[in-house]
Amino acid sequence: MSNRSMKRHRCVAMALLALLTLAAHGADVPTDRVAAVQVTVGGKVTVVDAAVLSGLPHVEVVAAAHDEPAGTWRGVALADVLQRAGVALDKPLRGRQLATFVRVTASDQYQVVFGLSDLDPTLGHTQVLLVDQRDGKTLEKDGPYRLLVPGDKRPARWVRNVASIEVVDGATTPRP
Ligand SMILES: Nc1nc2c(c(=O)[nH]1)N[C@H]1C(S)=C(S)[C@@H](COP(=O)(O)O)O[C@H]1N2
Ligand SMILES: [Mo]
Repeated sequence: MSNRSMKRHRCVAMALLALLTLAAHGADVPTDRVAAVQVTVGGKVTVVDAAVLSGLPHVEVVAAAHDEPAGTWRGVALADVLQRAGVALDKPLRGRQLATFVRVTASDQYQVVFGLSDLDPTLGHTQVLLVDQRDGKTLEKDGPYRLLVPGDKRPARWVRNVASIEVVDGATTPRP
């Protein structure tokens, strides 16, 4: 093999290695049960675990998925989790913030988005909870954390095994 073609081969090999490394780390979503939820807001990651959640106000709601018997779910408002991670939901959202969305990813890659304004108490005021207990017990295969959207007509946004939550600026127009 000529010197030049050896160099080219090495170059291709390096590029492949870089691609593989990216593929391995790019998704950044654990594939198994997770003990904590990664909340990303403007590039800053907050790890939300049992200790963090215990410091937030808990609520209980009675709700049922499909035709199963209703259960008593216990959890914290997603809005409070986001506020803990740096999202200012204590004052009405304005301007560009109205184009922000919240993407929730599960360990099986299932994803759901909400408009941040749907969580704003002065706008959509949709109750979305991050729950960790049902009928006084921790969640087994669906947990440790699951979303609960009691007002939804179908439980499709009741994301099981929540792994990460990202707050994303969805605006495509230039900043004023
Ligand atoms: N992680 C994860 N969560 C999920 C889903 C999924 O495929 N993966 N399916 C959703 C849909 S479409 C429904 S109807 C409900 C079903 O919840 P159940 O199994 O408690 O009835 O879970 C939701 N949460
Ligand atoms: Mo579903």
